[in-house]
Amino acid sequence: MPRVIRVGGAQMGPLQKSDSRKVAVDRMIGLLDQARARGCRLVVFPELALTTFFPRWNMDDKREVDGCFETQMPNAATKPLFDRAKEYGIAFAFGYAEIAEENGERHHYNASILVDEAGNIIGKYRKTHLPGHSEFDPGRSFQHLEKKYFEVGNTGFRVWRFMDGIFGMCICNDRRWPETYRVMGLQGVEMVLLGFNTPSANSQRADEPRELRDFHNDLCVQAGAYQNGTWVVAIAKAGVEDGHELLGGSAIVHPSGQIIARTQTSGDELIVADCDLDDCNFYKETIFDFARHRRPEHYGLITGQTGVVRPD
Ligand code: ING
Repeated sequence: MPRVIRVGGAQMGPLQKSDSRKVAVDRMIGLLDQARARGCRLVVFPELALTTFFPRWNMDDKREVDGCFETQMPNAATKPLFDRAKEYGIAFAFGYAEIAEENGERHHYNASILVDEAGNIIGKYRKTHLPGHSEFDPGRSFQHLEKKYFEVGNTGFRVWRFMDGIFGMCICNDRRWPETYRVMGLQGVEMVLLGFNTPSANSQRADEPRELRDFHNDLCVQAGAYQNGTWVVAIAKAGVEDGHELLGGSAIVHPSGQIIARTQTSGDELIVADCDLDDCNFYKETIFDFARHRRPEHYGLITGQTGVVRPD
């Protein structure tokens, strides 16, 4: 019995700094309505889907910063989204900035959640690889202050059994690191759900062609899918936010590494694909049969060392 899931990738266009949560949620519900009409069972939204990509701004006012975060989920702003998805019986994943109370302390994470068809949050992931910098950098054409506003996630790369498959999540920059997929691959992941907000320009290399960033965007998710025999659903928030452009290029990637669906615009756009989780099996049972082929005794540097140590 093939395990086919019709998946919707709900790319979102830009959210301006002045846009309310209601603006974002209304658009997410619109995409959910489209997904329902096309028979989707699972919908994936972008990273930081409720706000503009605020790490581009240098903010020192605590209230201003915390105003970009959610302290509860669902909450008054997102309940309409949860309600509509439950009404449709559609599972979904989306990213948001999370304030979590842990051991009496407040922590700030770049998070994503997986919500099942009944509206239950069954999975949470907090971004591990935080790109950018922690202090205002006058040398950059724009800021990327994820290390200022977020702590490194404390969930690690987990997977969840759901919809007759094994699902994992990561967020944006995580997709550029092979360890992300491999840790989930070693848990048998069959579909990785990820959102991203990727500037279309390099703040440190003005002459970097946009085509190269598009190429890197595809390269990461195609390699991650193929090398771990998993589907990857990579969904952007795209377009121009307060004068700063974010890449589109949302994609649904087959375990072969082939992109089988891709957005064509930089706005709100739904892509749909029928994903047979059994398509993972050939790769997991042959070329990437980890148990037969991997040699961890030679991989010690990967976890035993952080940066590069060159020979004398
Ligand atoms: N954004 C970017 C990303 O990893 C980036 C940051 C862009 C890093 C290009 C390196 C090169 O797609 C987020 N939010 O991680």
